[in-house]
Amino acid sequence: MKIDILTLFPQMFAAPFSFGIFKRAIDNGLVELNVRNIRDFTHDKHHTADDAPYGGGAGMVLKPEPIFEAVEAVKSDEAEVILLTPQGRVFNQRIAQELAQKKHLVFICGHYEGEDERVREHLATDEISIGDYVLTGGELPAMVVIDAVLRLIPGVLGSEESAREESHAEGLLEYPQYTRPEDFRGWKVPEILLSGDHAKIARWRREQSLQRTLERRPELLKETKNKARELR
Ligand code: 4GO
Repeated sequence: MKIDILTLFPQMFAAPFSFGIFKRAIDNGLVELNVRNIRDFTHDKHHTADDAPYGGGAGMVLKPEPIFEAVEAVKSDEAEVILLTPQGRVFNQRIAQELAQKKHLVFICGHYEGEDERVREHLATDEISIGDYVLTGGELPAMVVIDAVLRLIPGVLGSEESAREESHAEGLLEYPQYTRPEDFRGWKVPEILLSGDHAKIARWRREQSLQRTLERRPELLKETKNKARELR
């Protein structure tokens, strides 16, 4: 997969992709990741990327020209051009799976009061929000989306990591996990996990997942009526 990130703050992306699983994915050629400074696509002496809003009001708005030029410089026929914005569709595991199928993702990270509306209308092919809150820029949301997507690409996680069933992978919260010691400050690991009866353990975990989802996130179960039925 190819990923292009367009931002006014490229340095922000140094850390997350320089370590661990994502560094390995990049080094192994599973992912090609490029970070580009939107300011490099300005042409005036002061490299102006923003301007005052028409109609007045506080703050600055990102100008359309450098963003259009930046996208045009990296774009391919298969590119999905994703604008990170509180107005976008709210990100979840299903959207992560959908994006993990794509060949090329381009992320536009806005700043200040946002970007000229024509970016949304005529450049972005998708708009994503990571939740109902406002941040100072689209950089952190882009990192969140990229993290969730990359770990779904075959080979990015080791086989051991990817084999694990986990929260949201099938619309359920995860079952509780324990490791040594068996007794920690008097708090004991559930007996069943020490039993060695793998069928029983699998059933217990499934129940825990369902119960937890019902208690904490009942709306997740509504999407999958079969799972709700399993609880009865
Ligand atoms: C995205 C972008 C929040 C999100 C953003 C989000 N805040 N909830 N801020 O995914 C325009 C200027 C958008 C800063 C950006």
